[in-house]
Amino acid sequence: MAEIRSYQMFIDGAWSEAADGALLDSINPATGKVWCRFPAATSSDVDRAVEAAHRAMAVGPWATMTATARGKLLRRLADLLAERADRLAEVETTDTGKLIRETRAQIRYVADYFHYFAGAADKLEGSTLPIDKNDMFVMTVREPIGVVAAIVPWNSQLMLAAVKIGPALAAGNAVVLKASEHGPAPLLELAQLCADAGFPAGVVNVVTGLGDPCGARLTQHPLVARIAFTGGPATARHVVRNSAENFATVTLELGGKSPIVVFDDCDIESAVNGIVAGNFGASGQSCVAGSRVIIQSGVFDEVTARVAERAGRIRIGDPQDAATEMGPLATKAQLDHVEAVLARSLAGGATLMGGGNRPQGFAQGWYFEPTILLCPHPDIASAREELFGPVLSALRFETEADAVRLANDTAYGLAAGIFTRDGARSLRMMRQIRAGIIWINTYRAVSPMAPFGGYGQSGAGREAGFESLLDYSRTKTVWINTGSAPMGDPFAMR
Ligand code: TXE
Repeated sequence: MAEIRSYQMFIDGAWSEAADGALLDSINPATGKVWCRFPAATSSDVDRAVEAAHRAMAVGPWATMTATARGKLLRRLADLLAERADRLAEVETTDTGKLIRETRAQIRYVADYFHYFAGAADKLEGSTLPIDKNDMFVMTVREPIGVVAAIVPWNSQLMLAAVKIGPALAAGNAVVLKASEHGPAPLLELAQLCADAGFPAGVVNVVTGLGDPCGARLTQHPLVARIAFTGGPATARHVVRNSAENFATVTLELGGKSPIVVFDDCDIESAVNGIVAGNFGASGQSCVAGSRVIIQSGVFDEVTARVAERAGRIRIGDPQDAATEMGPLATKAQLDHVEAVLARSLAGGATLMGGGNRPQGFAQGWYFEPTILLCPHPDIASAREELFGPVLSALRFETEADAVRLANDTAYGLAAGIFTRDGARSLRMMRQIRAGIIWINTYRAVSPMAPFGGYGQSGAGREAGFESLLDYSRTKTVWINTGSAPMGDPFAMR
């Protein structure tokens, strides 16, 4: 039997158990067996991490480090990530079941995210204001906000951590990163890289544990000034309520029910690849999953048939095998959720065109077939609710106006795909669809330069891109009296 690995949390530059010694198990989704254990942080562990971060910002090398020097540390971290990407990929794949071919590529790209934020660190500028008073010189300076609580789920952990801690550190903040209880190992490995890169003690802390108490204490801690959260909408409501305690500013990235709109005049091959990428990539466990596929009547039969044919050829298997195209779902709860929504969708009138079962030959692990549902109307459960699994709901439309109506018929608004050869139409659609990210004739592309975030129930705020750095800093306005006369009447506003 394979040995069970033990992890500790990283607080104030040292490895640490939970105060009461409690541990949680992480299960390998491909085998259903425990592969590592990690601490279940108590409130006092969280307090220790937040206080360490607060201290690091007040005293010690981080407090006085130049932005250029911070950039150099981030660059070193990026290089270490790229060097150790294969080991990290193996850990993430074991922990979450995400394909090795995706984790290897993604972690190398995460290094590029840190390079981007490294370069941005010393580009944050204040300004001088053309003030409307002759005897005043007024300027703004940008300062770090304070302790940042970064909370991530189990999917794409390193990427989701990078878009939070990258800009936070570039702008001079200190961070307490909370890993998911369903797979924290990659972020604990990241903590080691931060130490190796030379970040001073307390600047990056990684805590592990349950949403309550660990996440709950973190989001209401009085010394936390900013919260960056990725997860589900129900948890996000707790986070926002908690932030009423400390008035932290909050960024929320909450997933979606994103449409892929396919017009009669599209390149069919391209649309089929976009649909497969948007639904079966990462076994559909992606916040940008394009799980409402809205297809114009003229190509509906051809597109759905070709997607079903490609889905039927998807190689399901061991996520550690580079040839595998779809691995297991990350948790048993995810699998149960997918099956429950599927059952309600079929009862509500959807027709199964492919998949719909646990695949044969996988007695262990939480595997599910790529599944295609034909939905007669948009109120079918699978067309409304986020499944976070490999299930696509196909809906038919006739006119461009119908397509817009269907695309916007959701409480979410993270992303949308548009497949058409008509450039003007793609721009008309882009303007009318309410979503934070629009992909035209492509799907699931990301970059450190490109802001990422949604509308409505998909959250608030943007991650990545230069504007995210502004969110991790704030403006201080400085007034200097340049007049030769002393300050006058104390009872009149100047
Ligand atoms: O997310 P949670 P889970 C969706 C997806 C999925 C569902 C639940 O539909 O099925 O959310 O997934 C921490 N205060 N997405 O359970 O619970 C928790 O410990 C502070 C969409 O993984 O939202 C974890 O670290 N923090 C999504 C993090 O919040 C709390 C990605 C996310 O957990 C907390 C993942 C609390 N009270 C799931 N309770 C996307 N946007 O990509 C929990 N947490």
